[in-house]
Amino acid sequence: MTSNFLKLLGGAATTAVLLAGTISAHADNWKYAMEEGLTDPQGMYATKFKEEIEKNSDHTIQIYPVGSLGESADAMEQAQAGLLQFIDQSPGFTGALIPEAEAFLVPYIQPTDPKQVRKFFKESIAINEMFHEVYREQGLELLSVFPEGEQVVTTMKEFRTPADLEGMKIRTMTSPLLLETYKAFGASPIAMAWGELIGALKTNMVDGQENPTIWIEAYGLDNLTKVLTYTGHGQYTTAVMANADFYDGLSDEDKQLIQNATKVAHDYILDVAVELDETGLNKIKETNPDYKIVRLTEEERATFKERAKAVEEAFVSRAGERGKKILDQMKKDLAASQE
Ligand code: 6CS
Repeated sequence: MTSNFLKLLGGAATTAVLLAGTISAHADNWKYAMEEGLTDPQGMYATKFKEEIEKNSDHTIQIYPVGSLGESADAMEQAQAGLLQFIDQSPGFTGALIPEAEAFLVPYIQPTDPKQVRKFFKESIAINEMFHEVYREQGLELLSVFPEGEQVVTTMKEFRTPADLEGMKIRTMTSPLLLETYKAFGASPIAMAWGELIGALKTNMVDGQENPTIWIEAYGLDNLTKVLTYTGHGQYTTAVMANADFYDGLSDEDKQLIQNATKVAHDYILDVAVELDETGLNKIKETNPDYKIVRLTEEERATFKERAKAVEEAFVSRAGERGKKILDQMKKDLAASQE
């Protein structure tokens, strides 16, 4: 009896030691790079994702905010090479690598009304089903796509028509379709990395730029321009991915862990995102009361919508048949979010 009891105890102790060994052997430190700071939307998402992973496993996440690993393009190379396990990169920078991702940049394809934004990002078939294989082909497992607020344009002078934009040098992110957009809108676009924008505005190398209000206020872009214009043409969208080889090599348990953390972080950021526009605008009004805010009327927007048709054509010629299918689906998703 005693010897049996000891054997049993010995067995249990061995199992406990083995189990502890197994857990610590799999306690990895995963690297996560993003294009923003910890208090910006991408940082809020990343922090929530990290909390969930660390709460439910022995793994840890190391977040690398904007600037710590170079510009967006540098971080993407590191993620594709497997030096980083996770990356948040926005379609505004992914376009040269993944032309289909520029569907998020085609003007007047996404909702700007906060009530519709949540539904669109949660239920869109294009986003939740069609993009997966597109990112996979670049060695990336797409985890989340989420909004950061309506794209608004800040300039030195007021504009209401494409003719008013003539000669204005507008900075865009580096995806080629953004150059097509601002050309179609009548301006002279210049693509550049985030790290160059503030210097370019200060030295008048550019006369304006587009971004959501929350980002404009956080980085003082309103103080470097005179007018902020709501054109209604887009939503700043971003995407979180894992290196596909890393993801495929994980145990089923760890894959589930990542999917669960993704869901929690996505739900959280969608709740936050619908308030970002208002929060950003209110802060701008408070800290910069003389700043001019313009909302183009429906009639004024109609001219820009007309010009956007050329951008859609440019998108299809770059992204091909599959890109067109994605875009058509996004239009249906937009209509569904407005029902
Ligand atoms: O304009 C940009 O380059 C930046 N805009 C936002 C909202 N996030 C990161 C990005 O680099």
